[in-house]
Amino acid sequence: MRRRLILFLAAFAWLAAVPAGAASRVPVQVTEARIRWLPGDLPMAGYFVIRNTGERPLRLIGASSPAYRRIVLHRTVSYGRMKPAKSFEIAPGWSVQFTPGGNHLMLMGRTRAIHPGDVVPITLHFAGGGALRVKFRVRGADLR
Ligand SMILES: [Cu+2]
Repeated sequence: MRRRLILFLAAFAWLAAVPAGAASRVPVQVTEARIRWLPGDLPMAGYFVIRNTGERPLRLIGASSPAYRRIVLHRTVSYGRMKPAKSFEIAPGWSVQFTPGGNHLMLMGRTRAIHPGDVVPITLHFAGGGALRVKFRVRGADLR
């Protein structure tokens, strides 16, 4: 009996030690991650498709990267006009698209030289503390 209790406590201690990793694992699939490169200090835009592969709704609340000083979630409200979005909710089994003319990441203040062909890591942050690091391919201004 006592032995069982010790095993139970050991298992519990192990579980308690794991959550740092487990909690940051987010059930999403990200595809078509790409950046539209622009010259000089013009902000670039990040595009991707994100799918919730889990059973619960997810909320994307922001993004960060060592390559940019500031990243803001944006939605386009009408042609050429965009505004910051606090978050994007992704229902289980559904996708949200970040595409030219629609939702996008506004990538501001590059911290180093970035060129078409580069791969830039961007971490997506979710409500509840989850995060996912995604590699974005830098494309030309025409996105090719
Ligand atoms: Cu924007």
